[in-house]
Amino acid sequence: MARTLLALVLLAAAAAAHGQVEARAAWVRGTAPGQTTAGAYMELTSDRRASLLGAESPAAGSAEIHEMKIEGNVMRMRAVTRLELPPGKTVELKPGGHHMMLVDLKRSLKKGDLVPIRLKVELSDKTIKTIQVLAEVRELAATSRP
Ligand SMILES: [Cu+2]
Repeated sequence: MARTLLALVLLAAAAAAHGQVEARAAWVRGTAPGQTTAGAYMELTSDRRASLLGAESPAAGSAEIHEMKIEGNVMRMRAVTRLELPPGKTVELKPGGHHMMLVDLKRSLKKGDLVPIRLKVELSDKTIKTIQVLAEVRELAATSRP
């Protein structure tokens, strides 16, 4: 409970510090034993044209932005180098759609853990902003927001 509260306070502070780009409702799927990747999901809103260029997390070797594409009749994920954030529109990273992938996890992720993720966002004037997000781990079978 205290950790959840701390996360909310940190998220609020991050939003206030940056203003123009906000990340909300971030969560990461818990891992099964031996699993080394995990999907990360959140809502991103920018008040100006911006692009998500990538992310990193101390919990993972790297983080990728993935899109889902149907090839033949198989749904596959593919890494993309940027994700556009249209002004005033909420872009949802969610299961089955664009999402973030934490790769080479350094430890297993259990329900209730908090995973820091640092987002790299390019604003329309080409300046780079980093946005710190704390994502809460949900159970392996979680499908979307609670
Ligand atoms: Cu993926």
